[in-house]
Amino acid sequence: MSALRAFSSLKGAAARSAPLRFQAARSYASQTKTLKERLAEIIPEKQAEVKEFRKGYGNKVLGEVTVDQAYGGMRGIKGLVWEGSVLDAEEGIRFRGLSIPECQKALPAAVEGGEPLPESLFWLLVTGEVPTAEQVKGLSAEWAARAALPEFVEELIDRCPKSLHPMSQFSLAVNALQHDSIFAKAYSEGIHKSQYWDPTFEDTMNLIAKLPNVAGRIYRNVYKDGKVAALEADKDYSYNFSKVLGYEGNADFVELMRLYLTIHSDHEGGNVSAHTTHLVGSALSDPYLSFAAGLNGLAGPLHGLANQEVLRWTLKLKDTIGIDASEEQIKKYLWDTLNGGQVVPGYGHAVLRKTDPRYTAQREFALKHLPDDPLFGLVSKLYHIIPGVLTEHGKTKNPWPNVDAHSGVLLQYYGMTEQDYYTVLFGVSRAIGVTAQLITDRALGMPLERPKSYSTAHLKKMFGAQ
Ligand code: HAX
Repeated sequence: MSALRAFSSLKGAAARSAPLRFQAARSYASQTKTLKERLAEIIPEKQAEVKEFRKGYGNKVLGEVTVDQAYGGMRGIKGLVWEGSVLDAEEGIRFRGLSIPECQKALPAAVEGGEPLPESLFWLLVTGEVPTAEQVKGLSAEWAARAALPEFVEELIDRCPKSLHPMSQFSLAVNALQHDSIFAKAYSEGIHKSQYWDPTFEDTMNLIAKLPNVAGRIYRNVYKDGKVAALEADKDYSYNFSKVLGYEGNADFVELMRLYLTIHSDHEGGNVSAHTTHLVGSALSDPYLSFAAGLNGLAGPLHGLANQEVLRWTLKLKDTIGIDASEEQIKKYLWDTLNGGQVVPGYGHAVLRKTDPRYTAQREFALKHLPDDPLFGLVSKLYHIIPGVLTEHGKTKNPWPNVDAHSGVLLQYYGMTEQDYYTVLFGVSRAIGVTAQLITDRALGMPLERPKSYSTAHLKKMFGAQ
């Protein structure tokens, strides 16, 4: 039963009882398994499902490709399989069939009525099942137990100049963690293809577990005193991440991290960080090398780095025309940005054609926790003005805000004002989605990715163009 079908049959009842009721629809045995035990049961079923589907439908046509699409960043070409999530242009993301509000109701949380635990989203992405609170607790404990960094990786991070962008430090450290890849070792020792998913799973668990220590160490080195607090074995991932950053004393910040790490994790397969991780993984590069490559893509300003650009742009606007600027002043500022040949960061999307539900989830968090923050007031005002200006500008296909338009204002409210760091937070979350798919890729024996390319001369010849 898909998570969506299971969840949509739950009507009305108190939100937090949803996962328990969903669990009641599954066997008791499956509710007591660890993630790896459950995967070992699910993978043969999934392999059989895909084999059967391909036998019957393998030669069906998904779509055609135009010359413009080949030049236009392959926008809209249907050529990837991604199990964790599907993005609808109008509705936004669904994780294994569940929308963000549905995840907020169905997934186990740390506090009553609070934000979902990203551990539970990882479980959902990998298995398609909503875990029990106990299973999530077990996963939190496993990640805390696997979190220590090799000494040389700590030293490597410590030796980075503070002027090296945090995303470059992050990518460097993840590449260095490859030293202990279980997949790479198993491959060199001749592991059978059918077993690839097992060391991929182990690498993935170790990688995700170590990210708070990597990301926290970078933050403490670059912006604070270089001291990194120890994780607590019985706390959840977001609490521990907040702790290494130095924000665990603020329960609302910890809740924000739970929301943030959940909603930034996965956005189907075609975005740059997801596609890159999947592509590099298809060469059987291990999860560390694959994810590090994805991080390098996330560090681009048209992708994840947009979150740093948004706050920078917004603060510059505030400094230039004031936080109480009139609609006319804001419009003029926007036109200056556009006429200067720059994009308005945080707006537009390659697939979405409506306000990103990840933006809405963060806006709702702000309405609950910081309704009177002046910068949130400005961000809200921009939300009412920018889409109209972008529509009048007439270029972007989607004038609505994306995920990055809102994250910075929440972080700065809790004192995390270091904009250059924001994409690192995105990266920690993104690991959850893209490595979940890597496990599936190896379980399904996904082959080396190798699309066909042509030169302009060849294309012209194909169509008889002069
Ligand atoms: N401001 C100004 N112009 C914009 C724009 C924006 N926010 N969004 C799109 N456009 C322009 C494009 O640059 C493009 O112009 P050219 O024809 O001159 O090249 C034109 O409108 C058509 O673009 P599109 O088809 O609507 O959008 P794309 O699929 O090509 O690009 C982007 C999608 C997200 C890259 C784009 O909307 C953009 O640059 N937005 C601002 C940066 C941003 O917020 N990025 C984060 C996106 C979400 C994400 O991945 N987060 O990690």
